[in-house]
Amino acid sequence: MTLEQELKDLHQQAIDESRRCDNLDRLEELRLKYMGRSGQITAILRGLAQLQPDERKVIGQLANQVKEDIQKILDENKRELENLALGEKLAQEKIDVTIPGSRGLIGHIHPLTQISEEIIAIFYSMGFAVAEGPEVETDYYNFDALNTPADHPARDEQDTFYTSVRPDVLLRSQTSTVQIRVMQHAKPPLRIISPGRVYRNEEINARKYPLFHQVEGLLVDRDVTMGQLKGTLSAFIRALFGKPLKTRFRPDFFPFTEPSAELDSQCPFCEGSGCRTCGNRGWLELLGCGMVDPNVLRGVGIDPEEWSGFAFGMGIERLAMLRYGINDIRHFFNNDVRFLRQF
Ligand code: 2NM
Repeated sequence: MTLEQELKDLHQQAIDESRRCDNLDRLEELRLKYMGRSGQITAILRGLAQLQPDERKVIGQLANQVKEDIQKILDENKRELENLALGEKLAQEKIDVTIPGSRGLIGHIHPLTQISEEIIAIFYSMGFAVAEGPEVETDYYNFDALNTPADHPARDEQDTFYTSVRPDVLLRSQTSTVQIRVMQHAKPPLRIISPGRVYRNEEINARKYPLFHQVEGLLVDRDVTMGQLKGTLSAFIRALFGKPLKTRFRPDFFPFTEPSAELDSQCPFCEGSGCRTCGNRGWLELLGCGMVDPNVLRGVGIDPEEWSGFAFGMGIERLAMLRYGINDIRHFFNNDVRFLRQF
């Protein structure tokens, strides 16, 4: 076979192979097969030097034409394959901006925290500052400073959680401990509320849980009266329930206040006519309160002849249960989202 024929055959063969080639790697192999350093066209071009000048000219021209043409065909094919691959990639990675978005899970404030913050905001608007303190306390702050006698049943292990740290170290059963701490260091007049967790050693049932939350309040000033206490708490209840409600004091007893009282409000649901929430009584027991016992003031170095005060304490779970009609305190602590989502 003549060199000329050989070149024409190679040309046709390259065209056919390129036409059949449908992937880029294989195409590169083809390029090397014909035009690479040890390619077939390259070999012919290299052999030109051995030819007669006449033949060299003819074959040289032809070989260069064939080389150019194969290169052109391979380039075209490469562009086509690259376009095809790009098209596929674009189709695959296409972002459908019309698909509805997926809503992220958004949390919210726990109902107990919500109502605590509301209570705090109401007292804050009346000039009370928030005070916080430790949940692990000593019996001095939890009992002695609060005028609680040594034989008081609340000191019993059945009612209070003691720790193994020291016989006098316990979990606070009320946040009045914080008020004692504030009174030890701050000079009257004082207006503070102390929200927080408290602990009582009780059997769990629908109304009781060994951990719950309280907000206690304290005001110390000159010539404080029980009328001011009632007015302050009535304003609080009006703000909490969003409407004016009658309030009444019922006598009670706490070691740290004298006199002591339970504050009732007219039931906000039936406004006194009787309903399920108030057990047909028309009144709700909302909180405990009283005039700070002079012994408590004396114990923290405040002269009860010069200063007097009122104090009050409320259970947050109980208020939240009343407000939202929740019938079991355990809902607050189970934290089932089907419950939490409702608030
Ligand atoms: C209550 C009821 C009545 C109270 C008393 C004091 C303090 F520290 F001033 F003595 N803080 N909180 C108090 C009074 C708490 O809770 C039912």
